[in-house]
Amino acid sequence: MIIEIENCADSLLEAQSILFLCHAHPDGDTLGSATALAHALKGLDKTVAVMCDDKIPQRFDFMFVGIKQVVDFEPGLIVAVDVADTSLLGRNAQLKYSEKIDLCIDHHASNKLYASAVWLEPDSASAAEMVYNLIKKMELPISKQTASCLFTGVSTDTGCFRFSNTTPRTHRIAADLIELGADSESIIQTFFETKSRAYASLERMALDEMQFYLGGRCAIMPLTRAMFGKSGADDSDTDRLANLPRQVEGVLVGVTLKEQSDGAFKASLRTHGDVDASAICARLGGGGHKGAAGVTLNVSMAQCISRLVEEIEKEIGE
Ligand SMILES: [Mn+2]
Repeated sequence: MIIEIENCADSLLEAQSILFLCHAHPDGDTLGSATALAHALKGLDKTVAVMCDDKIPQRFDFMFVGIKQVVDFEPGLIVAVDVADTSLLGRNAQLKYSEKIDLCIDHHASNKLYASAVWLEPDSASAAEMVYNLIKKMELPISKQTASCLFTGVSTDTGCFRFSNTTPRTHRIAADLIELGADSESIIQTFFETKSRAYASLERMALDEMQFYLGGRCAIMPLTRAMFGKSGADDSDTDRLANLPRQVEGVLVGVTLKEQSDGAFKASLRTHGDVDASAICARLGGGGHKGAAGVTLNVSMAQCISRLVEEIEKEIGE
């Protein structure tokens, strides 16, 4: 059932104990949105926890100060935040909770509507924008820490306010969050200006292997297990790499192809202008947003590239 923000607020306010679920391979939006709700509702003496199937990278630690990550209670309400499909929850959480999700708060147009109730805003640049409005709707205070959680979601899902999903509302919410005490400077420093030596090394190798197709309108950059091994980088901080191929002049569709531990390849697409990344990925079995989408293909890298280029050509023409 599709619901509106008012129904969503009522469900959260009525529940006594709430479990928030994030997607695996967590990002600033899923973690920032879930922890912000947990902080806000904890103030009403509710029992809350935030769960993610994957290890949470250290740069997100500030969000979890005061938040339980162990589910040692029977949750009265199970809420998925920024999760388009139960398969994205990760294996353990999927097995345990996929049939039991009461509420889903999401901004992916590709949402599979798996929860009993779904509040969906595909025009929202981040789930964090929705959660900001939701906390206001519930008339709950937003602490500095909560503001920082939300600012992280708002800024990371828009590539620091650069992607085409960024709207005047995005900037207004960001401004409100800064007024509320969000540590915008340090968040931007951490998430956009800092890279580990291992990450810098991986980035260099990946750029070296980037190839161009369709007269330079498509760039594909492989990220192989060998590159991860050699650089010492781990999967957790590679999201930003997905933006690099599209930065090259003339490229309309930038793709990173990340080799998975089982040999499959996860393609992340970033597009410019009117090119619909989610339409390209949907035809191959994936999904996402217009400007950023993904799909996992269980074929060799060469086959992966030829199938992607074929679908991309259909989208952008010859
Ligand atoms: Mn998101």
